[in-house]
Amino acid sequence: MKTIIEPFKIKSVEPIRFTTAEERRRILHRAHYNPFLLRADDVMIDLLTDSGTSAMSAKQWAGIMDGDEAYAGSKSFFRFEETVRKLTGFKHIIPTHQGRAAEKILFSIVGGKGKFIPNNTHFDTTRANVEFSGAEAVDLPTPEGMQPDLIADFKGNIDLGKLAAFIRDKGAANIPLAMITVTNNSEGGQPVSMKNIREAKKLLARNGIPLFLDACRFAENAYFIKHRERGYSRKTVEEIAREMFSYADGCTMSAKKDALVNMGGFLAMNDDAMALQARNLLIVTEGFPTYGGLAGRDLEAIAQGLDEILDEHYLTYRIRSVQYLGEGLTRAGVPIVQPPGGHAIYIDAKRFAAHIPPHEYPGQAIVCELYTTGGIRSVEIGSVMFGKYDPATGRLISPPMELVRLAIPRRVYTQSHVDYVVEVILDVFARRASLPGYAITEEAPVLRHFTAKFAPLTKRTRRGK
Ligand code: P61
Repeated sequence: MKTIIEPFKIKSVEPIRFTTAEERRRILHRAHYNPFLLRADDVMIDLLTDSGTSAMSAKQWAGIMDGDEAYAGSKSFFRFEETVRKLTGFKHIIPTHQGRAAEKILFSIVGGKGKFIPNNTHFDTTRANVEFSGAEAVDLPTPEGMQPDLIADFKGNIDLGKLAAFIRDKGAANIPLAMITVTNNSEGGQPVSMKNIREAKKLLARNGIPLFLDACRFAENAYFIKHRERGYSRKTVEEIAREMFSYADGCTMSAKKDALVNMGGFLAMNDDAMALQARNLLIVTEGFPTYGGLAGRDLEAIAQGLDEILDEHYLTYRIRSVQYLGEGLTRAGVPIVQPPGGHAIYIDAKRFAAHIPPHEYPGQAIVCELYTTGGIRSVEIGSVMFGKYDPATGRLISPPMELVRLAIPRRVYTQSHVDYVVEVILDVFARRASLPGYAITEEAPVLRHFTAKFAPLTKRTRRGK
């Protein structure tokens, strides 16, 4: 059969609160045109993030009841440890409350002034934790990863030529580890090939530099390898995932993505001395090594989620439903980052709202209009999130791309929800020439996108600028 069905039945549902466009206009005005300031109850389809928003299975909920809350040596920890070890092969498995807590511990150990951490593309929390330690976070994406409409299989790869030159330039002694983020979130959820991971490992090993994976979306990445890379079509996603981890010396993981839970994460590694340091830090900031900032029930749910994520019926449905959204938009000419990634569709706002210059935030204009038109919450990834002011002139320096991310929570929305999202976007696309630009009226000095306040520009306010 051609139709790919959701590989689950729905046992428990959460009602969507319907609002009218008129109500949403008032709500958005009250939220200062920033989707992070909306109440989730005022949102009809929430595509802000795929992180921590998964629907858990009946077995995960059963695991929640079965969780062992002993302070030390909980049976839930041993189930979690065994599952993660079987999947990753790493010797030391250290639970943390989420991905950034694992990053904080890792870079507190290996970071510091004068050190450099290369990555295909650092996610913003990884970059923040590297920089907080005093080290420098360096992105080494391939040129094809930077072209939104280029269709290629593994646009998430790390650039091996740039990595070799980087090691020569900075010196291996100043690079305590390198990372590869799978899939590459900041570049559109694009996958990394096995060949790329293997060759990066070889190059790093020759220089005595350990490789860590940022493994949040490892299963989606493994699924792409199975379907796109020669020699992998007959392997199971689990075998492919194990091979990916076999080239690494450790990983950080936000379990809020591919472990299908609402909270959790871990840090894993082979090195005994590093693990000892990590556990000592864990006790100070997270908790005892057999719970690390999580309840026993959370560990149980992660272990179960890691089994379920490897189900290929699930992954086929998952990747296909993101592609389905991408195809609905592409067919009508809506410009998106191609090909669709694993967890999200990214609208190319520069082309969608070509009349709005970057300093008037074209992505924010689309985000606001998607909300008022259809109650859809999305997020700007462009000049609002990454724009910096030139200290000399005060002018906004924009990043290369202006995007709007539509991240798809796992197992939450059905095909008719996705059809609705397509319909709303096409409606906005048809009226795109009338979308106003926006001005920021209030902002924080760092990570301004979370709290900034905006106002739409009218003809009069634009002239006044
Ligand atoms: C997301 F706007 N991602 O994509 P934690 N590595 C990678 C991630 O994607 C990631 C983390 C590490 C989020 C949540 C998010 O400013 C933001 O468990 C590849 O969230 O600590 C998280 O994992 C960190 C969205 C995080 C943001 C920070 O939506």
